[in-house]
Amino acid sequence: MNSFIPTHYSKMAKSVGAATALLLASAIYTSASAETWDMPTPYPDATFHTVNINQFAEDVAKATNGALEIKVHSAGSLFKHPEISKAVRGGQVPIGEFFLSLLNNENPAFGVDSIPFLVTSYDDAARLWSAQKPVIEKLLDAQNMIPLFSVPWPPQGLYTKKPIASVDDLKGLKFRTYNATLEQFANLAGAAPTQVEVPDIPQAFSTGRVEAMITSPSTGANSKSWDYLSHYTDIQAWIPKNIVVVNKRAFRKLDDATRDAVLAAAAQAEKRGWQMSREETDTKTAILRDNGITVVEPSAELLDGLRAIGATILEQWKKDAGDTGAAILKAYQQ
Ligand code: PCA
Repeated sequence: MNSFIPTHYSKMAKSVGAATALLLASAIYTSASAETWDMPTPYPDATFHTVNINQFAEDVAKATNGALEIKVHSAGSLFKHPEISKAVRGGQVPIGEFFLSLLNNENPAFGVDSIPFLVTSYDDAARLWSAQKPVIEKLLDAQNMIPLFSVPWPPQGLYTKKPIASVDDLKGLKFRTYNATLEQFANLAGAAPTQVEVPDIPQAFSTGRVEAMITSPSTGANSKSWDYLSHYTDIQAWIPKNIVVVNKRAFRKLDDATRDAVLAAAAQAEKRGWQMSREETDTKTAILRDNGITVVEPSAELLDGLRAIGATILEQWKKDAGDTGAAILKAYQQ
């Protein structure tokens, strides 16, 4: 490479002009010395999580003068969502994003943020993350991964094709789910769960595979839920998070300055992401309304029924999560 660039340079200098050739030569040098990290993420580009991650990638590139370029592959285009954590763990990719509670089946500690009605405000969600984080760090470490930052979705609400006055109204509905806890929730409500990834939501509704879901105002608005649904009941049932993780070996291979730059950009991304999430809640709920979705507060009867389901799920989780779960809840309640 080194021996061939000057030759090229001198040839090009004659034909395209010295300035252009210099630019080309420096571009070649930069890309030869720079490291590129492919980063799979599950959600489409318009999702605020993806916007935040693109900003993170830009910040890293800037802080390292282009020495580390993070190339984001959104919407499950490089790895399907359920494969992303395995890909980072196995080192097929150095970095990736996924829905944290998807790892609930490996250890219930990953799923504490998806228990209905345990946490329903951002302040409580932040306290829960502080309680959960040290446990998650250890579990991920055993899988060769390091958490970089975690950002919550807006509070989760109920999307249907009719008004929902009580849990009884959910019986028999084909229900779109995104993790094992939501599947358990649908089963307890007498609904029929089907796992569907975000990019596939519009098609799953239009083909009749599903007819109701629980998700954020963000995902409901970005998926144009008004095309196939009519009611949004603002139950604010839980505040689940995404996480960005890096493969331990890939991270250790970076020099100190680059590693520091990644950590600094990650800290900024976490802070920025939580703020973006808070702002999303109102702006995206307004978009639902503006597009004809009937946005309603839940009845007391519906809330009572949903809370009872939440209590059952929490009891089961406590059993499954054992001492680790008890430690998280204790730290959260302090
Ligand atoms: N959107 C993602 C996860 C939670 C959310 O609000 C989804 O629906 O899969």
